[in-house]
Amino acid sequence: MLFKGKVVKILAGKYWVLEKNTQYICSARGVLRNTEEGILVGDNVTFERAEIPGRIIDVLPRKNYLVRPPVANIDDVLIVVAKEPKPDFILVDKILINSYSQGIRPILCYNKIDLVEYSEAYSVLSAYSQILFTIGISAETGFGLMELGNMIKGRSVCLAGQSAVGKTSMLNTILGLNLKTGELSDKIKKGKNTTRHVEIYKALGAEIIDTCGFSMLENLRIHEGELAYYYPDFLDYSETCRFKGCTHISEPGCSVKEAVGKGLIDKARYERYIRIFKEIKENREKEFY
Ligand SMILES: Nc1nc2c(ncn2[C@@H]2O[C@H](COP(=O)(O)OP(=O)(O)O)[C@@H](O)[C@H]2O)c(=O)[nH]1
Ligand SMILES: [Mg+2]
Ligand SMILES: [Zn+2]
Repeated sequence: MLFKGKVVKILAGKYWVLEKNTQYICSARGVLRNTEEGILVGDNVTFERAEIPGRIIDVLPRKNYLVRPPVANIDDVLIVVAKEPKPDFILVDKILINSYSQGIRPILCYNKIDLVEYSEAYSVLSAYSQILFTIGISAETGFGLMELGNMIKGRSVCLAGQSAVGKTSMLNTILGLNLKTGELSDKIKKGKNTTRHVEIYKALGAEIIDTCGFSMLENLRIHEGELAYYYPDFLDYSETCRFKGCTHISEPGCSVKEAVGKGLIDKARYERYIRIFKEIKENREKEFY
């Protein structure tokens, strides 16, 4: 007999499937394993539970999914940055591109705000505040977490960002839990991965998914020609570019470039757009030949 459930945790090749109020530890049918997108936390699945472990038979259709972090069927992604480790805005922009292309609402959280002057956090957030919700928070003091809670009530959200920005600490403070968190090594000011698995927690009337930190070195799965669609800050201007299908790189009469020149579009974000554009193009051409 087949049951329907939701994958709430994946660890060491085992899947925790929630059905009603019980979690069943399952393995998975061979064809579903070993691919990055095979089974993700957040997936609705059918499974057998006559034996222990149970067995996942099929993944039901998804509303959306991300590969980094690996989650399915989410409403919001909370992109977490902090003063340390030093923010990687290419990573932030790539998560944004993936969120927009999957119809997921992004929220940018500047954590560890207890460590900086508000103006410093503000300057980071202001580059993004035109296009998405931004919020300064502290997992340490709890600052901003109520406001964040109001934004995500009733939604399924996942935490995303470099390791050691404080994702697990946010959950600990919100939930009063004591999940293992990492140290920020003073020598290299770089986070190490303490969270080694992906799991859904219920908090603030929402489902919050903790994930491992990651970098995003691999290619985005879009064509460079579509990239600008996922830059809402470009859209107001791109309609008046001289050429239809303008990529806003070197075409004459480009209104996006003009807006960058006037300070209407964040310059650093535009420069990263060019880098990401070239990276996608080079990777695509490499694969093709
Ligand atoms: N001062 C301060 N430190 C924080 C805050 N949030 C997290 N940390 C510290 O940052 C380090 C990494 O936190 P962790 O939650 O493991 O990060 P994760 O890898 O993103 O899950 C730990 O040493 C935390 O104590 C914060 O709001 N303020
Ligand atoms: Mg963590
Ligand atoms: Zn243009």
